[in-house]
Amino acid sequence: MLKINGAAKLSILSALTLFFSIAITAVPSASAKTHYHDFVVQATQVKRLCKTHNAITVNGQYPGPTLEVNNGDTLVVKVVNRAQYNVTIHWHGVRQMRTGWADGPEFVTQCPIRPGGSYTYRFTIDGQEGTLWWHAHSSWLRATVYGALIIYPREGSSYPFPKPKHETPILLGEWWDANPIDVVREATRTGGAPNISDAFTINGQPGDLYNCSTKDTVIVPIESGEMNLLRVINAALNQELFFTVANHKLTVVGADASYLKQFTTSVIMLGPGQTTDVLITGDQPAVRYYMASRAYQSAQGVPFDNTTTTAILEYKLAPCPAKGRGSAVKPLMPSLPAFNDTPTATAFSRSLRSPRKVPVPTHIDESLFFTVGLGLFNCPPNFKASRCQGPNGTRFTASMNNVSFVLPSSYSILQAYKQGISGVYTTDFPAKPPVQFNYTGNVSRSLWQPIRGTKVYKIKYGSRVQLVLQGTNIQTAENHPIHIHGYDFYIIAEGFGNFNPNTDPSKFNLVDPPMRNTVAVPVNGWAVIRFVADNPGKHPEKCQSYFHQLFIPKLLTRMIFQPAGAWIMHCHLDVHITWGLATVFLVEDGVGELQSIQPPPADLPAC
Ligand SMILES: [Cu+2]
Repeated sequence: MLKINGAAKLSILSALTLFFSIAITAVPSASAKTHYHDFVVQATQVKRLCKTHNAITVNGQYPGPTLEVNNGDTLVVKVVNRAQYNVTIHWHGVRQMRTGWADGPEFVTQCPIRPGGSYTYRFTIDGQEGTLWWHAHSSWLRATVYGALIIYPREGSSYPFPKPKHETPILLGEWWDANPIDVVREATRTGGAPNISDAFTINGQPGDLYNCSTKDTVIVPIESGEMNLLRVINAALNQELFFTVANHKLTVVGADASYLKQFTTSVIMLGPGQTTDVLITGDQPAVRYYMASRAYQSAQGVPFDNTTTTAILEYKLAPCPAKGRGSAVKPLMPSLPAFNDTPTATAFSRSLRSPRKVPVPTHIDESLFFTVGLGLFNCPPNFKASRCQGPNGTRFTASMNNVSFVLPSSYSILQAYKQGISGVYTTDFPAKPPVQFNYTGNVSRSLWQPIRGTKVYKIKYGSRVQLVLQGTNIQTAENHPIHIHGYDFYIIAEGFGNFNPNTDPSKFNLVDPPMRNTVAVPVNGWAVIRFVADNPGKHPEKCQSYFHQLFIPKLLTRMIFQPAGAWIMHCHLDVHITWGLATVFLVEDGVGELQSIQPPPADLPAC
């Protein structure tokens, strides 16, 4: 019997892939469109909670414009920076196959767009359907610089559920009654925790439970018998959120632009960066109902914004006196889980399943174990006490595998990598913690202080990666929403306490785990994710064999390549990324042009 080893198999596949890709590129899909947009980043007067602020917006809109595309389309977005801050835009969840220069995180894939500068992001969305979003990826600008990115099914195909009559993006945001850039700068100066926010928002509005807000509360109309697809996005900076609608069931159909096995729930939980698509049906008496969102706060003894944002689900036939904003008849208020209701958050995340069997990699080339958590730096000798306002005269920090990530400033990591510039980063990010300890127990103080560095982890083209993300109990245990750029991954298991390599693999779901771009690592617990390098196509459930993918022409366009480049992985709580809870996967190019990143665009900003 002919036996082909793994490497040979890979190279044969690479060659075949190359051949067929040339065929595909030569005949682009007739229906795929290119969408052109101008994003002008500018200071805009925005009044919330009785006070007007000069908020940074895109095109004067808060939240910013909603982008709508079909799977397979190309986006060309020219970003012009008319604000006083550096800015970049990240297209959260977009795979960026070969277009890593368009990913957006500052000093990782590009230098920031300086005030007065501009940069055009060009990329194609291929194999992803559902809800993503875009946001600034520079300092805390994403507090107001964000918007929805809606990906409809490929032209000619349809949803794997009945077509809803209406679709409504629900962007959950976080508002400071202050300039958020000042808030983070102050925290960076003092070393203490940043001020908590003053409101959460739905589509930019806090809603009826806040001062000076009632007249602008968002109203979502619904008709009896109609179905509405709510595309819920957690765009908050620092808070995991529960979301619910009074008296209405939510049928979950997708998350992070991947479809899910449908299930019904009364409440969903989203970490910052995550999206969830839910169907609601107008099957209740024709009156008005609040949809509401408030914190899931897993860290104990830490101040947080405990306010509740609301919008109104309003039946078109609701009696007139009860209609409109500020009406005397209040909408029905749902009950929300307690702030620390970890069992509800866990029950929700464990309900997510891919629609059918998916090709989870079973042979692993890179087995990684990263701790994620906080830390404290001792006060440096040359610092005044006013700069060490963390617990007991320390400064807050955060780390992965004891490395607190520092962004470079002279070149982006991708630029340094592709142009061979040395001294920008090192490739010694450890595959496992330098010291093993009882991660979720009472951690010795000697292990609370990480080292600082721009350390990246290099991955070979075609690697099959398993990554255990292990939360730590250093300073405060907390649920960390870990986001990887450039990839979707399967979440094959999660649990509490320390991951046990002997017993926990028996809990791995290698059949129908959900595919996401952001995993909420349970508080004082762990999550295991897997992603494939050589076949990361988003429609593996449609066809799992290379043979079929190669010989069924319709599927050819779904042959997607390893997105070579520099991909940041970070906690999506901005306070934690500020403190260094991040690292970068440096993925080498594969064989030939089509397995390599494109050349940098001519207008790529310089540092
Ligand atoms: Cu975090």
